[in-house]
Amino acid sequence: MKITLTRVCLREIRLPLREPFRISSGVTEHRRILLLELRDSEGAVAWSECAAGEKPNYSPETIDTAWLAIREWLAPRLLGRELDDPNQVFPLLDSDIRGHRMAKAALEMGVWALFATHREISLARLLGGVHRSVATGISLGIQDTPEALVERAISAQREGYRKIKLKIAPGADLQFVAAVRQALGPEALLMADANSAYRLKDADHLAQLDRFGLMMIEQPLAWDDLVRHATLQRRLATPICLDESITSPEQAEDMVNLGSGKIVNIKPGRVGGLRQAKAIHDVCQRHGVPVWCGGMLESGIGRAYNVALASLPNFVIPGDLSPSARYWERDIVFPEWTMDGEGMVPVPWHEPGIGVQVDLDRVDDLTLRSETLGS
Ligand code: OSB
Ligand code: MG
Repeated sequence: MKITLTRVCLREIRLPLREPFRISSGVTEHRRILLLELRDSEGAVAWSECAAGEKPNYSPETIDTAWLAIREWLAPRLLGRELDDPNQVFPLLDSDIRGHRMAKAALEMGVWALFATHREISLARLLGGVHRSVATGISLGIQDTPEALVERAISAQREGYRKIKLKIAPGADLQFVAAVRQALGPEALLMADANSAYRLKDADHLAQLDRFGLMMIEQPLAWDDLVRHATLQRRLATPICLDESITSPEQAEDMVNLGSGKIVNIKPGRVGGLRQAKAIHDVCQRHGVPVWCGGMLESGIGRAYNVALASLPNFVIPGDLSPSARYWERDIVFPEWTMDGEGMVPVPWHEPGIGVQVDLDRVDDLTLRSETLGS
């Protein structure tokens, strides 16, 4: 089966979060989200989402750089070209175009969904998924006080989340983690994410987290570092999990060889799409490194791709795949994403494509700008 992409429509929507989400490098109160609507020569349509944020405080990309990259360099490579396998897309987009992985991913993932739609199977099955539901954790933003964080952690535990991740930063770390550990008890699956807020000179300070029995500490050092993380890992009992630093299967291999971390958070948006995400999954699986699927506060569209990816076998740690209601008053898909009382999110298995419908009226209402490429 072959697919020819004829049109890509870019849209920016604005979606307010239920509550501000603070990480060490900045705060988000409402999401500006870049959505793509891909159409092929048979008239099939797939929606995808770009993981980039409004500011370059997680990666160098933003929704504005992604818009430019897609319009100027990436979409022109795909429009009108016959494709017979979604695995062709990443190499096509990556050759002689450096970086812009989130922009590449938005297009690439949409093409995967088009193939799934044409083959009348779910994206999870097209990817080779095995899990019919995925275990889910929650990522709690930095709060003003340990008490405020404890309150949120307790409700999360009650709701059934299988892992609780605390965002940390210098000044909001030891006391906050201690308070949550104390409140939730020794068995609770807890971890911390620093989003690159520390330096190697903070190693002794970070080693004080060891006494809280965290599952892992995510990305303590610089967003593009592997070497210093390896030094830090040798000084910590807590496993390091890398997020920002792993942008390709080669980086994952380097992590293993250098000892920079023991766990990987895979986000398809960060790494250039589903082919790359699967390749990282495979490298980790070969080396006995467990992985989990992270999130970027996606709408229900981006979430569909994350959930499908998390159905692959080596996703053995609960992901940041919270249900729609954790983020939004109302999502832009139906059905909305839900989680049961055991912290499991069902993987759409029988519906062709991404498994959720886009609420077109709502997307129209939320649209701030749009642009159509192709015919
Ligand atoms: O580092 O994982 C991160 C959100 C925005 C930017 C970076 C990160 C996050 C999260 C949110 O932790 C996870 C989610 O989508 O629930
Ligand atoms: Mg992270």
